[in-house]
Amino acid sequence: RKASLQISSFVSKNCTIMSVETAKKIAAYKAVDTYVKNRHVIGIGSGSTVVYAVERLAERVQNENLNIICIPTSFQAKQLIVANKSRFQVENEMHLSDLENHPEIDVCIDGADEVDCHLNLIKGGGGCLLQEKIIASCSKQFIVIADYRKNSSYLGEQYKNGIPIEVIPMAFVPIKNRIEKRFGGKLELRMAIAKAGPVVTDNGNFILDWINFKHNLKWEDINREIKMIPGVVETGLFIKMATKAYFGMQDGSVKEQD
Ligand code: ABF
Repeated sequence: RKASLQISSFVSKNCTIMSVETAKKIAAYKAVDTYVKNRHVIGIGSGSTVVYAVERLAERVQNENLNIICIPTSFQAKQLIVANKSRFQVENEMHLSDLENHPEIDVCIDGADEVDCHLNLIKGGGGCLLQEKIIASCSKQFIVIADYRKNSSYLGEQYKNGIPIEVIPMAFVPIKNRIEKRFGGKLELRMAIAKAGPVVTDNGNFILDWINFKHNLKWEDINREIKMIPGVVETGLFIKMATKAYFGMQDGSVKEQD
Protein backbone atom coordinates (compact mmCIF):
# COMPACT_ATOMS: atom_id res chain seq x y z
CA ARG A 1 0.00 0.00 0.00
CA LYS A 2 1.42 3.31 -1.04
CA ALA A 3 1.69 5.77 1.82
CA SER A 4 -0.14 8.97 1.12
CA LEU A 5 -0.18 12.29 2.93
CA GLN A 6 -3.38 14.11 2.29
CA ILE A 7 -3.19 17.82 2.90
CA SER A 8 -6.28 19.70 3.93
CA SER A 9 -5.97 23.41 3.48
CA PHE A 10 -7.73 26.56 2.44
CA VAL A 11 -6.46 29.52 0.48
CA SER A 12 -6.57 32.97 2.01
CA LYS A 13 -5.27 36.10 0.25
CA ASN A 14 -2.81 34.19 -1.92
CA CYS A 15 -1.38 32.06 0.85
CA THR A 16 -2.29 28.52 1.82
CA ILE A 17 -3.20 27.97 5.43
CA MET A 18 -2.94 24.41 6.71
CA SER A 19 -5.44 23.13 9.24
CA VAL A 20 -4.18 22.27 12.71
CA GLU A 21 -4.81 18.58 12.00
CA THR A 22 -2.68 18.73 8.86
CA ALA A 23 0.04 20.52 10.81
CA LYS A 24 0.05 17.69 13.37
CA LYS A 25 0.15 15.11 10.60
CA ILE A 26 3.10 16.54 8.67
CA ALA A 27 5.14 16.88 11.88
CA ALA A 28 4.35 13.29 12.89
CA TYR A 29 5.14 11.86 9.46
CA LYS A 30 8.43 13.76 9.31
CA ALA A 31 9.53 12.38 12.69
CA VAL A 32 8.63 8.79 11.83
CA ASP A 33 10.25 8.98 8.40
CA THR A 34 13.44 10.51 9.80
CA TYR A 35 14.00 8.52 12.96
CA VAL A 36 12.41 5.09 12.70
CA LYS A 37 14.63 2.29 11.40
CA ASN A 38 14.15 -1.45 11.07
CA ARG A 39 14.38 -3.36 14.39
CA HIS A 40 14.01 -0.20 16.44
CA VAL A 41 12.36 -0.14 19.83
CA ILE A 42 10.00 2.86 19.69
CA GLY A 43 8.39 4.73 22.59
CA ILE A 44 4.86 5.68 21.59
CA GLY A 45 3.62 8.92 23.17
CA SER A 46 0.06 9.97 23.91
CA GLY A 47 -2.35 12.57 22.56
CA SER A 48 -3.87 13.49 19.23
CA THR A 49 -0.62 14.20 17.31
CA VAL A 50 0.78 10.77 18.11
CA VAL A 51 -2.23 9.20 16.38
CA TYR A 52 -0.69 10.31 13.06
CA ALA A 53 2.74 8.99 14.08
CA VAL A 54 1.35 5.51 14.76
CA GLU A 55 -0.62 5.62 11.52
CA ARG A 56 2.58 6.39 9.60
CA LEU A 57 4.53 3.80 11.55
CA ALA A 58 2.04 1.10 10.63
CA GLU A 59 2.17 2.17 6.97
CA ARG A 60 5.96 1.95 6.97
CA VAL A 61 5.92 -1.40 8.74
CA GLN A 62 3.68 -2.76 6.04
CA ASN A 63 5.27 -1.08 3.00
CA GLU A 64 8.89 -1.64 3.98
CA ASN A 65 8.50 -4.91 5.91
CA LEU A 66 9.93 -3.30 9.01
CA ASN A 67 10.11 -5.16 12.26
CA ILE A 68 9.62 -2.80 15.17
CA ILE A 69 8.78 -2.97 18.84
CA CYS A 70 6.40 -0.40 20.36
CA ILE A 71 6.39 0.62 24.02
CA PRO A 72 3.26 2.62 24.97
CA THR A 73 3.28 5.60 27.35
CA SER A 74 -0.40 5.30 28.34
CA PHE A 75 -3.56 3.26 28.04
CA GLN A 76 -4.46 5.40 25.00
CA ALA A 77 -1.10 4.68 23.34
CA LYS A 78 -1.49 0.96 23.94
CA GLN A 79 -4.93 0.98 22.35
CA LEU A 80 -3.57 2.95 19.42
CA ILE A 81 -0.86 0.37 18.78
CA VAL A 82 -3.32 -2.51 19.03
CA ALA A 83 -5.82 -0.78 16.70
CA ASN A 84 -3.18 -0.07 14.04
CA LYS A 85 -1.76 -3.58 14.23
CA SER A 86 -5.12 -5.01 13.26
CA ARG A 87 -6.02 -2.26 10.79
CA PHE A 88 -2.90 -2.74 8.73
CA GLN A 89 -2.65 -6.50 9.32
CA VAL A 90 0.92 -6.27 10.51
CA GLU A 91 0.50 -8.68 13.41
CA ASN A 92 4.01 -10.08 13.20
CA GLU A 93 6.01 -6.95 12.56
CA MET A 94 4.60 -4.28 14.88
CA HIS A 95 5.09 -5.75 18.32
CA LEU A 96 3.62 -4.40 21.54
CA SER A 97 6.05 -4.61 24.44
CA ASP A 98 7.02 -2.98 27.75
CA LEU A 99 10.01 -1.81 29.77
CA GLU A 100 10.45 -5.16 31.46
CA ASN A 101 11.24 -6.75 28.11
CA HIS A 102 12.79 -3.68 26.46
CA PRO A 103 14.27 -1.30 29.04
CA GLU A 104 16.32 0.53 26.37
CA ILE A 105 14.39 2.46 23.75
CA ASP A 106 15.91 3.71 20.49
CA VAL A 107 13.55 6.59 19.89
CA CYS A 108 10.49 7.97 21.64
CA ILE A 109 8.02 10.06 19.62
CA ASP A 110 5.57 12.14 21.65
CA GLY A 111 3.49 15.30 21.57
CA ALA A 112 3.67 18.29 23.91
CA ASP A 113 1.47 21.09 25.16
CA GLU A 114 4.18 23.72 24.76
CA VAL A 115 7.82 23.81 23.64
CA ASP A 116 10.10 26.73 24.55
CA CYS A 117 13.14 28.00 22.64
CA HIS A 118 15.46 25.78 24.73
CA LEU A 119 13.41 22.67 23.92
CA ASN A 120 11.93 22.54 27.41
CA LEU A 121 8.38 21.23 27.46
CA ILE A 122 5.10 21.33 29.28
CA LYS A 123 3.42 17.94 28.97
CA GLY A 124 0.52 16.19 30.65
CA GLY A 125 -2.42 18.21 29.37
CA GLY A 126 -3.88 14.83 28.46
CA GLY A 127 -2.92 13.39 31.86
CA CYS A 128 -0.22 10.88 30.82
CA LEU A 129 2.92 12.66 32.00
CA LEU A 130 4.33 10.05 34.40
CA GLN A 131 4.65 7.15 31.99
CA GLU A 132 5.62 9.57 29.21
CA LYS A 133 8.53 10.86 31.27
CA ILE A 134 9.67 7.36 32.24
CA ILE A 135 9.65 6.21 28.61
CA ALA A 136 11.37 9.41 27.41
CA SER A 137 14.08 8.97 30.06
CA CYS A 138 14.77 5.42 28.79
CA SER A 139 15.09 6.61 25.18
CA LYS A 140 18.30 7.39 23.32
CA GLN A 141 16.40 10.02 21.31
CA PHE A 142 13.24 11.84 22.35
CA ILE A 143 11.47 13.49 19.43
CA VAL A 144 8.62 15.95 19.97
CA ILE A 145 5.89 16.39 17.35
CA ALA A 146 3.47 19.30 17.46
CA ASP A 147 1.53 21.83 15.46
CA TYR A 148 2.59 25.48 15.19
CA ARG A 149 0.48 26.54 18.21
CA LYS A 150 2.86 24.75 20.59
CA ASN A 151 5.96 26.62 19.43
CA SER A 152 6.72 29.26 22.11
CA SER A 153 9.68 31.31 23.21
CA TYR A 154 9.03 30.65 26.91
CA LEU A 155 6.84 28.28 28.93
CA GLY A 156 3.42 29.76 29.59
CA GLU A 157 3.60 32.14 26.62
CA GLN A 158 0.76 30.44 24.75
CA TYR A 159 -0.34 27.47 26.80
CA LYS A 160 -2.68 28.67 29.55
CA ASN A 161 -3.89 25.37 31.06
CA GLY A 162 -0.97 25.25 33.45
CA ILE A 163 1.83 22.86 34.36
CA PRO A 164 0.40 19.47 35.38
CA ILE A 165 1.72 17.87 38.56
CA GLU A 166 0.74 14.27 39.27
CA VAL A 167 0.23 13.67 43.00
CA ILE A 168 -0.80 10.96 45.45
CA PRO A 169 -4.52 11.66 46.11
CA MET A 170 -4.34 12.00 49.92
CA ALA A 171 -1.64 14.70 49.63
CA PHE A 172 -3.14 17.08 47.07
CA VAL A 173 -4.06 19.86 49.53
CA PRO A 174 -0.68 20.22 51.31
CA ILE A 175 1.15 19.98 47.97
CA LYS A 176 -1.07 22.69 46.48
CA ASN A 177 -0.49 24.96 49.50
CA ARG A 178 3.26 24.44 49.53
CA ILE A 179 3.78 25.20 45.84
CA GLU A 180 1.53 28.28 45.92
CA LYS A 181 3.36 29.63 48.97
CA ARG A 182 6.85 28.91 47.63
CA PHE A 183 6.46 29.83 43.95
CA GLY A 184 3.21 31.80 43.61
CA GLY A 185 0.46 31.20 41.08
CA LYS A 186 -2.44 28.87 41.75
CA LEU A 187 -2.89 25.09 41.65
CA GLU A 188 -6.21 23.58 40.66
CA LEU A 189 -7.27 19.99 41.12
CA ARG A 190 -8.12 18.70 37.64
CA MET A 191 -11.75 17.64 37.52
CA ALA A 192 -13.52 15.26 35.16
CA ILE A 193 -16.14 16.53 32.70
CA ALA A 194 -19.16 18.09 34.46
CA LYS A 195 -17.07 18.11 37.66
CA ALA A 196 -18.10 14.52 38.32
CA GLY A 197 -14.98 14.06 40.45
CA PRO A 198 -11.21 14.41 40.13
CA VAL A 199 -9.44 13.10 37.04
CA VAL A 200 -7.63 9.87 37.97
CA THR A 201 -4.51 9.07 35.97
CA ASP A 202 -3.50 5.70 34.48
CA ASN A 203 -1.52 5.27 37.71
CA GLY A 204 -4.40 6.01 40.09
CA ASN A 205 -3.22 9.52 41.01
CA PHE A 206 -4.67 13.07 40.88
CA ILE A 207 -3.40 15.99 38.80
CA LEU A 208 -2.87 19.55 40.03
CA ASP A 209 -2.64 22.14 37.25
CA TRP A 210 -0.32 25.02 38.19
CA ILE A 211 -1.67 28.15 36.50
CA ASN A 212 -0.63 31.80 36.61
CA PHE A 213 2.98 30.85 37.34
CA LYS A 214 5.72 33.41 36.74
CA HIS A 215 7.50 33.23 33.42
CA ASN A 216 11.18 32.60 32.77
CA LEU A 217 11.69 30.77 36.04
CA LYS A 218 14.67 28.47 36.52
CA TRP A 219 12.70 25.42 35.48
CA GLU A 220 15.39 22.84 36.20
CA ASP A 221 15.68 23.98 39.84
CA ILE A 222 11.94 24.34 40.25
CA ASN A 223 11.27 20.91 38.81
CA ARG A 224 13.80 19.38 41.21
CA GLU A 225 12.34 21.22 44.19
CA ILE A 226 8.74 20.29 43.41
CA LYS A 227 9.70 16.65 42.96
CA MET A 228 11.18 16.65 46.48
CA ILE A 229 7.77 17.41 48.05
CA PRO A 230 6.42 14.20 49.56
CA GLY A 231 3.41 13.03 47.58
CA VAL A 232 4.51 14.54 44.28
CA VAL A 233 4.84 11.69 41.80
CA GLU A 234 5.97 13.62 38.70
CA THR A 235 5.75 17.00 37.02
CA GLY A 236 4.83 17.89 33.46
CA LEU A 237 8.05 19.88 33.14
CA PHE A 238 10.30 18.01 30.69
CA ILE A 239 13.55 19.94 31.05
CA LYS A 240 16.56 19.20 28.82
CA MET A 241 15.04 15.89 27.76
CA ALA A 242 14.06 16.41 24.14
CA THR A 243 16.50 15.73 21.30
CA LYS A 244 14.50 17.50 18.63
CA ALA A 245 11.08 19.03 17.93
CA TYR A 246 9.16 19.03 14.66
CA PHE A 247 6.40 21.62 14.26
CA GLY A 248 3.91 21.41 11.43
CA MET A 249 3.52 25.02 10.25
CA GLN A 250 0.60 26.88 8.73
CA ASP A 251 2.35 27.20 5.36
CA GLY A 252 2.71 23.41 5.08
CA SER A 253 6.39 23.29 6.03
CA VAL A 254 7.85 21.43 8.99
CA LYS A 255 10.00 23.52 11.30
CA GLU A 256 12.84 21.72 13.08
CA GLN A 257 14.25 22.73 16.45
CA ASP A 258 17.18 21.14 18.29
C1 ABF B 1 0.59 14.05 25.55
O1 ABF B 1 -0.38 14.58 24.75
C2 ABF B 1 0.74 14.98 26.63
O2 ABF B 1 1.86 14.99 27.39
C3 ABF B 1 0.44 16.29 26.03
O3 ABF B 1 -0.24 16.90 27.04
C4 ABF B 1 -0.45 15.97 24.92
C5 ABF B 1 -0.27 16.62 23.61
O4 ABF B 1 -1.42 16.27 22.93
P1 ABF B 1 -1.82 16.70 21.49
O5 ABF B 1 -0.89 16.03 20.57
O6 ABF B 1 -3.22 16.21 21.42
O7 ABF B 1 -1.75 18.19 21.45
O8 ABF B 1 1.74 13.79 24.86
